[in-house]
Amino acid sequence: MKRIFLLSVLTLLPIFIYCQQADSSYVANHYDYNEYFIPMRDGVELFTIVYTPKDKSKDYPFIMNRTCYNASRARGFNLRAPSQSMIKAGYILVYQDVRGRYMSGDTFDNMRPNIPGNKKRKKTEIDESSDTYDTIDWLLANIPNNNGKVGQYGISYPGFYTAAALPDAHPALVASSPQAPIADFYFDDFHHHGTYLLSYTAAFPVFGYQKDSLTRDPWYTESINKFYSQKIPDAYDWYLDQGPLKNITKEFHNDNFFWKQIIEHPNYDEFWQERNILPHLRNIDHAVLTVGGWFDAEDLYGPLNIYKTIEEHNPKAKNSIVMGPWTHGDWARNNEQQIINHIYFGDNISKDFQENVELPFFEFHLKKNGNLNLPEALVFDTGTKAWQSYSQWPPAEIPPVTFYFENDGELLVNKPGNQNLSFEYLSDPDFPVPYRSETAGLRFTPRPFMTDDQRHASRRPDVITFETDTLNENITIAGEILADLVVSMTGTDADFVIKLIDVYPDDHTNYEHNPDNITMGGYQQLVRHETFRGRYRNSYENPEPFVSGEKTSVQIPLQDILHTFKKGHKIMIQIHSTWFPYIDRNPQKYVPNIFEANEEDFIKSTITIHGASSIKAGGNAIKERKKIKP
Ligand code: PG9
Repeated sequence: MKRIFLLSVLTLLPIFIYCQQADSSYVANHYDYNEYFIPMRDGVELFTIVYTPKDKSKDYPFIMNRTCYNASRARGFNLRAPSQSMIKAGYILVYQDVRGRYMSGDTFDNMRPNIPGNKKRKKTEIDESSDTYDTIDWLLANIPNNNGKVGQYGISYPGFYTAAALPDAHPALVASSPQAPIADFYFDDFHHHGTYLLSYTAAFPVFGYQKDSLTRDPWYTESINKFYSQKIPDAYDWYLDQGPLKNITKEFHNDNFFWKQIIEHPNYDEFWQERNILPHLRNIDHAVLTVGGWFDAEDLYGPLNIYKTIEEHNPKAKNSIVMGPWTHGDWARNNEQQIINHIYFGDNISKDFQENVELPFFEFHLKKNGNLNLPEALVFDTGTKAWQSYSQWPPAEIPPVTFYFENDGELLVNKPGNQNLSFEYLSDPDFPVPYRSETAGLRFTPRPFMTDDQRHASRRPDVITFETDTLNENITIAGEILADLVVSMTGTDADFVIKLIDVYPDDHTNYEHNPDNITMGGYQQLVRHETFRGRYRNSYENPEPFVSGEKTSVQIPLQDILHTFKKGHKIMIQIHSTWFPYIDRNPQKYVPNIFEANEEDFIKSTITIHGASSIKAGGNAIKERKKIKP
């Protein structure tokens, strides 16, 4: 039964504010403001805001941000990016609406495909690389007092535009910092290995309607308010009430071109493959500082794989990565205390990054100021809560571990269990495992859950839980994780949720920053998760049903971690097949396209995890994954 919600008007909260606002009087006293419409090679003009330092006694480099989130928000000396320290260091600050957005011409294309061979391109062929190239050419020729060097940065979708400028980059582009960059919408943001992230359902209006004129204001407010103007105290109930995803299409997105593309391309077909920037990250010869957050629920695949791809294919690039205890874009905020949900990681971590890593990176490469003592990998250990420096990522000096499953829920470390054992659970899509320990309303891209307590889940009969004995020494896991499962089921399709959890000792003290009711003794902190739609076990492009009752291999890659499980803690693995409303529900009866499934397609299924399963954690574990077609 679908409840009728009263629509009330709420101001549309800007969803994508990442950065702390700079002091506008400082900006007004030190910078001049100008706007330009810069012509691209095909004649389309891109709207570009340029702040030039008033002090004309020296030349300055450009620092550029290309965005789909409205460059005009940088008007009026109200600057949120790059950072207060960068703004005070003196740069020519550039903010541009990408093609098809706000004040720029043409139409928008999500993750616009890269066309290889920028310089050989015909006049009519354009992409984000050629638009950046043409913009840089124009800036160098038309903005006085520039020193001929260009840097770029961007967080999230703007991080994709930074990465998309790397292929066939302009020779003046000498420093790039893609931050939480999207690499591939099939593994970042909207999907995780074929599962669809329900929280993104409210975001489609932002990306699924073409504007019909140049505008400084959002044109999709009415559509997005259909979601955000509803009072939804509990997203779990609300999404369950919606029923199959086809009801979302009917109720909310029947005229949204991006939603249409998502539901018409449930598999990793050419539509998604051509929008993946990773295969194009070649011939890069300048400095690239990729930044990500270990608890980034939106774009974690992107930073890790952009760094690794550049490292593998671009020997001339000065390529480095910073991974901190951050959610999406946290490093650009100035939170004094870095707290994610119930877990505290330290003070001024973001401010230190801005002033002691990001600023020196650009100062060195764009102005030849100072020395740059940046390691190849500056990575935060989320268990010891301390930064580590490595000469490569993953680090060769930390050996991986392998987990095996033993009877009565015992998790064995580097010791195979009884291969003949099996562990089963009844997965019911009408009673899915909640993804939060607390009731949460409808919100765009959840963040707190990334370190949330898992005790509510380990009590459920449809969650298989394995845990080690109390550790008598620290165990550090650094790098990728590969779950190598052998499964069978009574249904013909299934999702698998794999969770790696840090179990606190029962006598662990409560944290003073937490609400009183959070008992930290025995807390089961999520460290890493992944969701995988089993139909894609052999190919993301060509899904396959399971044969009911037949033992089948399913390999599930989880994103990297750097986490020390401390002496006195335990390591826990949880496996289940629903996680709601984080991901959509798998009917568990194979249907060609789950976006078109009907109510009656949703069935209960008894799922079995067989004792031959194991999980390898650390190093380049994913490299051991059997080769699957895209
Ligand atoms: N990666 C984020 C996002 C992309 C697409 C939809 C919603 C969010 C971001 O750009 O913030």
